[in-house]
Amino acid sequence: MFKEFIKKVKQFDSVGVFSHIRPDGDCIGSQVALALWLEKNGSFARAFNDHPVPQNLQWLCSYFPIEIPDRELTAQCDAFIVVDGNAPHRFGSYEIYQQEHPRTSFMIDHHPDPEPAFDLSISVDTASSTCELIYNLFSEHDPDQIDERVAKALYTGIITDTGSLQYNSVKPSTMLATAELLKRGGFSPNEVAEQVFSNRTPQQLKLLSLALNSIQLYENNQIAIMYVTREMLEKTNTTNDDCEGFVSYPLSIAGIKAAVLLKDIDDSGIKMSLRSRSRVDVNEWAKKLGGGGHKKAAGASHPGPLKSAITDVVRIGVKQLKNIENESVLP
Ligand SMILES: [Mn+2]
Repeated sequence: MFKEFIKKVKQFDSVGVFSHIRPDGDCIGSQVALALWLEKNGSFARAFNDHPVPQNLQWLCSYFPIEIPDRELTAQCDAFIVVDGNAPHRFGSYEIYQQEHPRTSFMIDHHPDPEPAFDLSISVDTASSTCELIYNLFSEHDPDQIDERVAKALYTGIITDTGSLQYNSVKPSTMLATAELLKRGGFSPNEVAEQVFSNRTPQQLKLLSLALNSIQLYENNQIAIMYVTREMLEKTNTTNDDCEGFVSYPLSIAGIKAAVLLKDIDDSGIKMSLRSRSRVDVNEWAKKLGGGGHKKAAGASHPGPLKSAITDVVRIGVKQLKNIENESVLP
């Protein structure tokens, strides 16, 4: 899968690696592991993101720094690799630097419907995570280059993108990859999980409690809606980052087929995270609102106000549920 990628990337002395804006564990894990791979193989690497690294992932930056890109830093790179996203606009200022000074661009990602905007794309929408793909890069090229830092970075991305190996995207190959990473990295699953998941603040739990109180169920308790407002953040002294993982709570209600978290926290409209644990395809659902993502996890936005965003998102979801029900009664 990576033969051509390896050959072509090795032609560049200096490579900048971008991940999508508002980075998650798969972004940071992929960037750190890929930048280390580049350096192990004779290239100079830099890793960029417009936004700050979430607090629970900052320990990964001691393995390889993630910098806020600027003209000077990006000018040092003669090629770019983007990870965990498949359209230039997902990478923020990357788009501007490419417009000003186009250079060879590579993409490694697992989201559906990639844009043909890159010179070479490794796009596998059945992969659990971009980190699983980067694990494949190492194992195809030289598995002995997987050291503790690489292993922990890739392991972090796999577990954060799969709900700790619970999602439908997890295949036997995903489990084999994580086992190999544990073995080569010489660490226990608990060591990484502690840093990534057990770091909530009391303020976050207060915010969670308000958000849990907002849960409303629709269509015979098959769709759950949860929201976070600016007032809730102010009351608990929290920010957008503190909502990370909240949507998994309404999704865990027995019988729920899909859940949506709506965030009404700034003047740029309502941000929605859609999750499914059924045949409901939230990528299709989000597309109807101008967003997108995966079948089981997607995002969209709405001009607001909150009440009409809820009405619209529920209406589209109910319609899809009905279509699925009708399909299943066909002979
Ligand atoms: Mn991902």
